Amino acid sequence: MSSNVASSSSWTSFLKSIASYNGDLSSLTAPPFILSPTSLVEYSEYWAEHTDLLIAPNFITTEDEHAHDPALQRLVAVTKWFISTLRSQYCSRNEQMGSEKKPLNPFLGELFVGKWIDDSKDGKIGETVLLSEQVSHHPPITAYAIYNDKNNIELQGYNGIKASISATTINVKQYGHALLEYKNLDETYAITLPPLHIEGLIVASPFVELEGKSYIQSSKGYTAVINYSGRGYFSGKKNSFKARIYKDRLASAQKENALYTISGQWSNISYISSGPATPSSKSDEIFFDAQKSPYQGLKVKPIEEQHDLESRKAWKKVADAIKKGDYDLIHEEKSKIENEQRDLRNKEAAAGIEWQRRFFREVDFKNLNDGQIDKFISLANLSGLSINNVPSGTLTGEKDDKALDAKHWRFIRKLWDEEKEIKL
Ligand code: CLR
Repeated sequence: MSSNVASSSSWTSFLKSIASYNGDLSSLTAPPFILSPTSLVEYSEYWAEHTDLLIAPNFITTEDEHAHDPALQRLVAVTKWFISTLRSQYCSRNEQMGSEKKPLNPFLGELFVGKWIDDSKDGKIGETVLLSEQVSHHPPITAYAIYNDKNNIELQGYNGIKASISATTINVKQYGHALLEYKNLDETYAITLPPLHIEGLIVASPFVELEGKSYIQSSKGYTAVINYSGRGYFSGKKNSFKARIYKDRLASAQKENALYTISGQWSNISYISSGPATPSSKSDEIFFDAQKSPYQGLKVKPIEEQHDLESRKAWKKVADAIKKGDYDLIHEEKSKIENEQRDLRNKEAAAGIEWQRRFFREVDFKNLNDGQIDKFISLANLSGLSINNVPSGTLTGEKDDKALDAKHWRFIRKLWDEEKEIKL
């Protein structure tokens, strides 16, 4: 962004509004050039823009040439798919629109659905479906399910954020997790979401950097710990990470126990070596090259065929106003949606009813119904993760492990199978 934008009065007053931040990012009135015409409910798409990598573990069923357990090789493959999602998740606004942007704040019940067509030569992938739904407005929470029936794979999850402001950055903790199931293999993975912060605010050119850790826990015991850092840390490069893969949680207490070490940039090239990498054992085996692995966009039906609850149809007028940079029109069209929502909530309150979520239900891990199980609970036991509603990746007993509840969102496939109005 050019310096005249950074010194413009609209940006300085935006920075001031950040300074007096009240905990709700969506309430910040940002200048039009920093607004994205895309709703946050669409961000679930980033999980599966490499469907080939998502299904790859399904085909790893025999020992490799070093007689490694296929379940270990599958965790390495799941880690590769996970790393492949990060560039889309955290860099795509910068790459496509020039900087990070403030997304539209989804309304309760907002939907985003679509599918990825099999683009492989051998037809091994099959169709992959995305269902994304805004299941809470205050605080904002998006839930999603991504499934591939041909390969019997289901990825589901939900996410919310809590932000705080420090001097020149916005710090964001993510809530929620993802659960990835390879049903043919009877194997499940729990995936936690890393904290992040937003840099570049002073120069009006915001971008995301990841920090802290995320975990990938396999139901077969193997576990991956991924550490993130930015410019000026151990590698000195932006978007850096180091992932270590261990036999199990116990082994993960000591870095020397790593079975594989992967390091590099998640938005660029990373390398893999076996064992705990030492400074002298630098590997040149490429693990993943984000710049050379084109992502496949989701296929979404045209707005004319969409339901009123579908994101692009609902926000069309706001999005057009943002593209025109017309501040008054943005405000006018946004207010219409907000007022409609307020009326709806009032009507529901008067009738004593609550908005029905379409494809997801809230599950209380501390209060399960008879016979109800949730795979995340046993994976959390294996990895030491808290089952509370706390920042993603918090371990039991850690400082952040203090929550009022243990409620999490779950996909109910039956609700989608019986759906009559929403079409892919
Ligand atoms: C949403 C869940 C996705 C990953 C992801 C990527 C970018 C994050 C976004 C999440 C939440 C909203 C977010 C965004 C980056 C900037 C934006 C934190 C976690 C905030 C609301 C915008 C602040 C305004 C600045 C651009 C000035 O899987």
